Amino acid sequence: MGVVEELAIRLDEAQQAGKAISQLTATTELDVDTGYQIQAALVARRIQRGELMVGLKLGLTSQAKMTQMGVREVIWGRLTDAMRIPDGGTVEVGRYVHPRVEPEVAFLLTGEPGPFGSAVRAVAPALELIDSRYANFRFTLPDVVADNTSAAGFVLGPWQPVPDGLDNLGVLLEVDGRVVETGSTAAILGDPRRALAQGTHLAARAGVRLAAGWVFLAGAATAAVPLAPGSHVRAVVEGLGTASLKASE
Ligand code: 0L1
Ligand code: MG
Repeated sequence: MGVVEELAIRLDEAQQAGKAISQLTATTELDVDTGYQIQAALVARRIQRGELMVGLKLGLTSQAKMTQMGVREVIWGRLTDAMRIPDGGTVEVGRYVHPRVEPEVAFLLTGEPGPFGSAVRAVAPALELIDSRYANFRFTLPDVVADNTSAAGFVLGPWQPVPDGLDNLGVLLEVDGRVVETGSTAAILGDPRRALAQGTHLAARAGVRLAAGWVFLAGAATAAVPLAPGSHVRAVVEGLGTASLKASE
């Protein structure tokens, strides 16, 4: 077995067990391209188990996260149907290592090219559940790329027609009815449609075509917050509505 497959298995088992592992780069020298090969092998294992590819996500789309990681490029990951959480649904915190939630904007794709890389059928408020499989949520760039950019789950609010402007909509993240983070869609690369254009380009470079009916998670509009058992989390995006989840033990 090659090193890519071996490291993909390590991440896959950590995700299935909800147990943290050490960074891959602690023992193996990796570059970002190899990180993407590991990510592809990791998600291929999930597909072999019967999961379906349903979209892509961008990560590190805010200046704050890029500065934190010391990078100037966004990263992308893969979404499968098993990661979808119904709007208002419940997730078991114990299944994850140390889950966090962040408010996002999602696009529903037509599968055709469009002015922002891919044509869009609808847009929705969304929550992304991120969960690094690495201890203490600490990683290098190749590590987090290999770990499917910390993707763990996503909630989509009701799909809406695409409004004229998406570049400065107010965003709130509420926990138990209290606002814990405020932001704007401007934090998503200045405009979530710019995230879509970059994601389309990066996916094409990797030979991945964004198919009709796929979801594109454009990125976080605020910092992520830890998901505590018993809490109720809601993302509110101005003019688009809400997406929410509940957390059980
Ligand atoms: O969706 C994201 O922006 C997460 C990217 C990976 C870094 C992290 O886990 O915070
Ligand atoms: Mg995200």
